[in-house]
Amino acid sequence: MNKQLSIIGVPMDLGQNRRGVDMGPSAIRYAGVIERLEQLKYDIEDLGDLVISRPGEEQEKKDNLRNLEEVREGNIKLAEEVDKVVSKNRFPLVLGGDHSIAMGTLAGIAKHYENLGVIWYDAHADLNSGETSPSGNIHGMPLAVSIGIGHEKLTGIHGYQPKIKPENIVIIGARSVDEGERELIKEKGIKVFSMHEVDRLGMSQVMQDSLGYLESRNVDGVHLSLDLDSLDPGEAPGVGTPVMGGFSYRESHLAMEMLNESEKITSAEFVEVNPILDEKNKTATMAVGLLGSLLGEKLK
Ligand code: EXY
Ligand code: MN
Ligand code: MN
Ligand code: MN
Repeated sequence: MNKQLSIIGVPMDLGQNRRGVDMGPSAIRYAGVIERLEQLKYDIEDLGDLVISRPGEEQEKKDNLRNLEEVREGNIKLAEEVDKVVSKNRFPLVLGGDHSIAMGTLAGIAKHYENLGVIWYDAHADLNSGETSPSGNIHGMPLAVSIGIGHEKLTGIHGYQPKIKPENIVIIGARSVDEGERELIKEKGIKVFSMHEVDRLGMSQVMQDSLGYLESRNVDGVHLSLDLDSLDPGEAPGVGTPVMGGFSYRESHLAMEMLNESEKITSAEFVEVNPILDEKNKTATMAVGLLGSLLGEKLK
């Protein structure tokens, strides 16, 4: 694991319509992320939080894309920051914010790789576009945008597209997938370990298979995009789009430990923590616990 790590907070809540997820970076900081990573002997550069401009008057939702301009603008800034971090050979750790920020994170990272792999740890597939989305919320679209599907104001962020190949993606934990997303998964042959498979195989096998799959694709880096709504809302209630039947903290902890042992992860983002909907900052505390395991915390 690259011990030079840069943290970028992204107080973005415009990719969906429940306020509060913009406080995610503060909640994760309050839960002690810096101290935790310092204990693991990381050289940390904290770049603070980006400034995300608020929309003025309530806007008309054009093309079924809520807050398109502001979401685009925030992601352009994020892509530039992340790009600089990777250029300095540092590990980018992005703290959200809603999941629309994955568009900017991936835009900044992927240009440094020939064949980037992505692990999408989420209750959702985030493969909608304005045409298929039931909500018009861009946080349900970043994975589609990153493979070049969606509005050009989003797919073109940071000046190139697509950012990643559909066959280099593994989605883990999906249990709420819309019709249009299902079709795209089939059409593009995207690898998905739904909750059904995780229950049948167990997390250990799923992680082993996921890493084996990415290795067979000859990826030259792996980005982890972890949406806290992958966890069961009984344990992690501080998220905007909870879906029952999620992961336990314990099995996610195992997943993170296995990713650490693989030494394959080259960047990460933790998103969708909403402290307003949380109980005593529990969800942010879990995010920090999972990050600790991902970055090498061990008992022995
Ligand atoms: N699939 C639904 C939609 O597109 O509106 C819900 C998306 C929730 C996305 C969350 C962040 O992962
Ligand atoms: Mn998501
Ligand atoms: Mn989700
Ligand atoms: Mn553990």
